[in-house]
Amino acid sequence: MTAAERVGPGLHDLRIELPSWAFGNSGTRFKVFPQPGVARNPYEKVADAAQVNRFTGTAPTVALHIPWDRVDDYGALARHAAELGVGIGAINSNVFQDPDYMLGSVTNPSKRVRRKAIDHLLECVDIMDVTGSRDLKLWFSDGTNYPGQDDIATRQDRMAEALAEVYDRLGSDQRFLLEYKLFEPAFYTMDVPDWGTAYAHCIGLGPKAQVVIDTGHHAPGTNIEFIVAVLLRAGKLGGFDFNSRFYADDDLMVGAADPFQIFRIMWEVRRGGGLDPATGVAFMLDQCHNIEPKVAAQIRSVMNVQEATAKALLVDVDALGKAQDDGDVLGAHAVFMDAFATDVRPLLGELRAADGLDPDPVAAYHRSGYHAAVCADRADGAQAGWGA
Ligand code: LRH
Ligand code: MN
Repeated sequence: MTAAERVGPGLHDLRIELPSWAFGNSGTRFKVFPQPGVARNPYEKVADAAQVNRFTGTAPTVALHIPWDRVDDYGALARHAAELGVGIGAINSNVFQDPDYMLGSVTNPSKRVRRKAIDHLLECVDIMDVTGSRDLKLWFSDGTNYPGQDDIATRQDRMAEALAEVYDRLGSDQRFLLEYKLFEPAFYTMDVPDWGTAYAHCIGLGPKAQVVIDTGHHAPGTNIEFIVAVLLRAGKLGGFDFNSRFYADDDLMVGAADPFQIFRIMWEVRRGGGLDPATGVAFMLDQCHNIEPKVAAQIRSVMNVQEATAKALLVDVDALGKAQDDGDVLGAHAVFMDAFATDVRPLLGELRAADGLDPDPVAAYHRSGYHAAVCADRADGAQAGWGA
């Protein structure tokens, strides 16, 4: 079998969902640096996302974040996306910016605040009904900063109660993806801090409740691919928020900080059947391009996932299995590293050309003049951001 035959089919099935918020301004607590040509509204964010799909052919959906992407007519926004050849993907709730949520949203001691938060989550499902989205992505900034501040088990009860109400509201072809995060913005407890807590909440509800792995949400040194293997095996891996980091939730381009990690992750995805679209694993990017041009960065990120996936598809499964069964430690590792060490960029260029795409999507994007055009078109008006 040629490399193209081993890699082609799997790459053709690969679909990477883009985050609308990557096309708005973002930053750190120190500074949010505006950039020329940044989108000013959800329509322009979708237009930018469509450029990534235009040059990669692999990013057909864009996830929305509510209220950052609130519009009067979500049907019109979905039609706008369709006209540009993309679709609306996951709907992300936001119960982490309203002043009422200082002590938590669905886990807040106040029943009024908990009700308000749940109503927002239910509003997001209403939006999914209009956009035709399958996934509701739930991330909670809920937690505490000091021991004794609140009762850990009681907050888990409140979380479970909220998730159950949302679960019951979901349609038969809808699901929620529960995202966990070790710390930030809370620094003593997060109410969904790790995969185990997310998994426990999801198995308590049913098949429409799945876990999403944000690659930036773990303690340093965490073996994320182990979590991938376990959740896939349990049928509870709903998807990924891909990004990379050197220290914390840096939200850098996937594969930029650690190309070997995304390769190991995509190998476990392949091994666990997660590349089969029927498995329902959502491959989403969740990144912030604080200092780099946003559309080009998203194109580069999609290419990084394609490269990691191609290398994973090049792992000689038979040779690996034999070496593993023989207890041939170095042999097995060598088979694995051979795939990682393979330069797949020429092959990916050929496969893109075979699909009528430019072998170098980033260069093609720069030649398109899109960036200069939007810099001119969007010279006035407020640029989109997190509103934090
Ligand atoms: C939280 C998170 C979550 C999103 C937000 C933009 O850190 O990863 O997925 O809601 O970033
Ligand atoms: Mn995330």
